[in-house]
Amino acid sequence: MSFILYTDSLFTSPYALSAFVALTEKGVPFTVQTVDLEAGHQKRGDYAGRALTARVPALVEGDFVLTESSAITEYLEESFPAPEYLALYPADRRQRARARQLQAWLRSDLLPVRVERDTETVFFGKASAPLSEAGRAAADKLIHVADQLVQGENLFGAWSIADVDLTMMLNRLIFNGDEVPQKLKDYAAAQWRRPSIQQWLARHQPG
Ligand SMILES: N[C@@H](CCC(=O)N[C@@H](CS)C(=O)NCC(=O)O)C(=O)O
Repeated sequence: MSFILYTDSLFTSPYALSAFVALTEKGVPFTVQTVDLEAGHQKRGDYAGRALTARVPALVEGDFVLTESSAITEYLEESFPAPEYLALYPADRRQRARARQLQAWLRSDLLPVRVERDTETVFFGKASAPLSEAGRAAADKLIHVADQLVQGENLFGAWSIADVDLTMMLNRLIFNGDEVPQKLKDYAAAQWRRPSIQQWLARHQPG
């Protein structure tokens, strides 16, 4: 069955990015439909009536509708398991737990970075003011965690969806010229070149 992925119409949602990359990496057929968040269309009955949280992303498979990006990526991983399909999560149980730990943390902490470095600054180069004290403290916390985790090309040996989520968060700082160690800049730049991410970025091109 073909999937529908609902994303924001500007393609700036880091959570929709994660779900988009997961579907793309699994190589399963899907179409994208957009929701105009600025116009509040996520709250309209036709969307909110089906998508539990009235947020993007939402994955639709027939009459099954799922929101929350990490629930979506885990659902796809179970539905299309390795080795037939590319793994989104590490094979090792503890590494897999660590990948989920990172996903949960990136979605629940670092609010000042998410607010002061919103993803429009990453995707559209929107100008931003210097980080506040709270913003800098959150950035330092992110860098401290990332510095411990990044030891090579990927976080957990092979590529995983956690690499996408961490890269997105690091790029909030890097694309804004905030201070980030070169090791993390190199890691994020290499991750950003991944074809599935490039396919998402291509959605920003007119035509
Ligand atoms: N924890 C959710 C966050 C989803 C989320 O915050 N989506 C934003 C776009 S980035 C949204 O739909 N905002 C519109 C709203 O909340 O009304 C996930 O991981 O999917």
